[in-house]
Amino acid sequence: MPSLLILNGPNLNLLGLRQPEVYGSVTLSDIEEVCQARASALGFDMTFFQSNHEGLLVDAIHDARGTHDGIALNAGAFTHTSIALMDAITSVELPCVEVHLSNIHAREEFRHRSYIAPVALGQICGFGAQSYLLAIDALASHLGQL
Ligand code: CA2
Repeated sequence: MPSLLILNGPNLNLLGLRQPEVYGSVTLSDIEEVCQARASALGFDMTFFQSNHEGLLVDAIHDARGTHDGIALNAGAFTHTSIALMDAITSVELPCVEVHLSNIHAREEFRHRSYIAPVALGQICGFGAQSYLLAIDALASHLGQL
C-alpha cells in the first residue's frame, strides 16, 4: 500500500493548547486523526510526526526515501529559515506538498519567504486543519490515487 509522511515542525505540538486566538482550538492530535481518516479513505498508509528539532526533521525526510511515497510538510517557522530542510526535500526526490494552517502571505513580511516552496509540488496555506486534507488530496492526485 502506498504511504504518506505528514511532517510537522517546531511548536506545532502546542496547537490548541496555547494562543487559540491565533491558531484555533484544534490540537495536533485532532489533525492527526482527520489526516489518518483521509489517508485511509484514499488507500494510503500514513505516518504522522512532529519535532521541535531541525535535525530530526531532516532525518525523518531522509528516512522517508524507500518507506513513503509522498510528504506533506508543515515546517513551522523553519519554513522561513531552513536551507537544510530545503536540501533534504531535494535530496529524497519524493513529491512534497508544503502545508500551513495560516495564510503566511497575509502575515508578517518574514513569513512570506518559504525555503520549501521552490522544491515542493505546491503550497497550501490559510485553511486551518483543512490545509492538511487538501495536501493529502494533492498528493493522492499526483500519485494517481484520486
Ligand atoms: O501557519 C502555519 O502552519 C505555520 O507553519 C505555523 C508556524 C509559523 O511559524 C509559520 O509561519 C506558519 C507556527 C506554529 C506555532 O504554533 C503554535 C501553536 C500554539 C501556540 C504557539 C505556537
